Amino acid sequence: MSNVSHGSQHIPTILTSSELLDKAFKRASKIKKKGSDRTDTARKNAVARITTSGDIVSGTLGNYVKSFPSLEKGEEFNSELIDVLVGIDALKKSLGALDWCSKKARELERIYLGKVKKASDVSKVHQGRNEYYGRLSSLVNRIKKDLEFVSKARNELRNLPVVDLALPTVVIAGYPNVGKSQLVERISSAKPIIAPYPFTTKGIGIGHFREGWHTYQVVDTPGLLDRRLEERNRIERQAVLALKYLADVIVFVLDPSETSGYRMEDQLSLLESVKKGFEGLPMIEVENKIDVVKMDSERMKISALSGEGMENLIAEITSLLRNTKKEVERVLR
Ligand SMILES: Nc1nc2c(ncn2[C@@H]2O[C@H](COP(=O)(O)OP(=O)(O)OP(=O)(O)O)[C@@H](O)[C@H]2O)c(=O)[nH]1
Ligand SMILES: [Mg+2]
Repeated sequence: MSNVSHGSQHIPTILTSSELLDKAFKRASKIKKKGSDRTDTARKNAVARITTSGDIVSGTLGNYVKSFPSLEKGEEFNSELIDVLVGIDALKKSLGALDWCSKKARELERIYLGKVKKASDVSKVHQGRNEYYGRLSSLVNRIKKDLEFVSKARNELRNLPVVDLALPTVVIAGYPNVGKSQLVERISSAKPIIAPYPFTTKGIGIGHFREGWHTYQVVDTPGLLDRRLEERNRIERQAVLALKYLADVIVFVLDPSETSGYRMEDQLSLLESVKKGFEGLPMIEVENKIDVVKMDSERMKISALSGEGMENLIAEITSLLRNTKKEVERVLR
């Protein structure tokens, strides 16, 4: 079974409701006990099987609930990111359902152990055990959707970017397909996925680069369209969170060649709203893809593909990062 690490937490693989029941009943069916007579044998078997299957269901679910990190909503990068990716309220609700089911299974176990212990003949023992199996099944089936949701959440948490909040950080932003990931690959150790269709980057990517004895963090973000925050989807919202919480410097990438499929007019409109939204943060405006089109403008010009202009850009980024508060604190420490 694979485990997911999130900080110090390990979230185990989440079984579906039928996998969980299969596991519980299979384990129970392997038990073979012998008693003093037929009734006693039946009773001993039933007791052991009810205990085993109940413990597996209750214990497994309880373990799932305990393994999740504490999910408090807050004004910080990780909790907002988890909220965008999985929805903290929905996850809490589903974990609550698992917890409820775990306790109910324990309760059923207790009730039916009492029943079979008191059963006077073999058929009453079997009746009790079968009734218990049926009720345990319907109990676990009631949380089918919650298990599916928790499993999806677990996979999202597994892919959370590992961010160092103390490192001076440059966030690369812009429209989809303008070459942000290509640029991140040029600058850093990160190996982002670059594909010739929009919205390739679906989450935040983290890379690092060094200059002298300084280490800097570079953040690749999913493309943003020029629209209001309320209209942004969960992929775009991650880019907004990276800008809000991680950026010491923003590199805003423009694609004047429009081979990205987006008009400059729209890209510039997004640039204006990012400028307004993140006033006070140093921003470098870059025109990419100069191997295709070179505009007459004051902006920095690069080709992330050929590498042209990259040295100047990196020098500009590092000179701004070197003056961030984080970096000053680091030097003074
Ligand atoms: N000609 C040319 N193509 C480039 C350049 N930079 C990137 N591309 C191409 O543009 C396409 C998109 O590049 P990406 O780096 O994936 O773009 P992105 O901005 O990360 O896109 P999203 O992740 O979808 O937002 C790819 O086909 C790249 O090869 C460049 O400088 N010149
Ligand atoms: Mg990308």
